[in-house]
Amino acid sequence: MIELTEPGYAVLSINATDADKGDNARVRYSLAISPTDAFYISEETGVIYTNQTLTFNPRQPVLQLVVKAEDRGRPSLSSVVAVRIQIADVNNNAPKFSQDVYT
Ligand SMILES: [Ca+2]
Ligand SMILES: [Ca+2]
Repeated sequence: MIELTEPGYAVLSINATDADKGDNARVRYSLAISPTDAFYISEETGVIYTNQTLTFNPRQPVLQLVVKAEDRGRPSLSSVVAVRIQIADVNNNAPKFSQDVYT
């Protein structure tokens, strides 16, 4: 995704299937690990959205999340997957001089 995208952007969709039936196969998604609170995931659909405007950081152009899929069985079973979101730069900064005046 590109930086400065409006909040509410659907970044990508995660999907897990479960070979059981009924509640034992009903999958609920959550973010197990996120380096920022700028993302959230729909528990039902697995779609990851932004809730903030992200800016490009050259030291961290890729943000790695961990998504957990958990069924509703008792006891419930879960799996995790790594999700990497690459932030693309937009040209939104003009060059800056390091001094106001050079003599
Ligand atoms: Ca299951
Ligand atoms: Ca930029």
